[in-house]
Amino acid sequence: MHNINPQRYKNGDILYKLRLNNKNNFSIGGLFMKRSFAVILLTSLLTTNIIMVNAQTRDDELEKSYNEIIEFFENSNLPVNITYDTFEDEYYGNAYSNPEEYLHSYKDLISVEPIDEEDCQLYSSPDEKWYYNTGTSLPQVPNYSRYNLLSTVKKGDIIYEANGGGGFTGHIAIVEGVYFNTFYGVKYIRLIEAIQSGVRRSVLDDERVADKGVTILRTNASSRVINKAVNFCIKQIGKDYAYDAAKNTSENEKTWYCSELVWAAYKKQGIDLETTGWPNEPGVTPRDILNGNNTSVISYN
Ligand SMILES: [Ca+2]
Ligand SMILES: [Ca+2]
Repeated sequence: MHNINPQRYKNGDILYKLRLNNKNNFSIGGLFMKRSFAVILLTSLLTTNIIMVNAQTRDDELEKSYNEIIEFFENSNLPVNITYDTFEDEYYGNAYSNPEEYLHSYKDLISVEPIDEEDCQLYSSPDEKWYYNTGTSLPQVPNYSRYNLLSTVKKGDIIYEANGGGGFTGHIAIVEGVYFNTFYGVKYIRLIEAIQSGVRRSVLDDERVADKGVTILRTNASSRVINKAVNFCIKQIGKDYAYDAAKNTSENEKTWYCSELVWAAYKKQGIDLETTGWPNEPGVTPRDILNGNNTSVISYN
């Protein structure tokens, strides 16, 4: 046994050699191990190299995509403020197969055709319509003759609009509540929403429903939770708008985009409005909320 030729050793022999309590054999075993180790080391170095080269290529592609998307939004005059870190986190946090696909998901955010060419205000500034940024007053009497909104819509409801504002497709607002205006002596539905001018109070009425292609979504949250979600949004009124593709839930967040604000308000209360399915767009988009599992669609006439 002690004279076994080391050349004949195979991988499985190592343990056997180590068991022999003999200095000479152990060193023979040691030689053998070094050789295997070298092979393993070489193989793993090569593999690591391939992985590193792949990762490098992907990072380069990702950075190229990032630059492209920023330029794309800037050329479209859209208020974006996406950091590379957010861009990278979203890529690795979701099931995108490559940076190219990821890039397209950003471009899709502004590429859907308006649902009604005539009425649609898709590319107009959200602040041009009377129902935007009204504060707590009413610039005119809202119309509720057609859709029965006053008896349908409730505090905390999530308003999805297929025709978004300021160039983005889709928009999300939250219902602050149904209020009474003493000047006109009428009830009206007030929203809180992040639009281009910032986080604002606005009005929902039939005209807006017709302009924007509204879907009403509702969670099954208790009124206590709904109050907290709405209060979260009230505290954000006055802050600036920016599409940062991020998902922030802090009350100290400096800028909001429409769906991020409403998502955060509910997420803080343990209700996640974002879809877990596919497609899942960068950040939390209006369509991510429309496709979410934690709301149901409320029908109106
Ligand atoms: Ca934000
Ligand atoms: Ca998303």
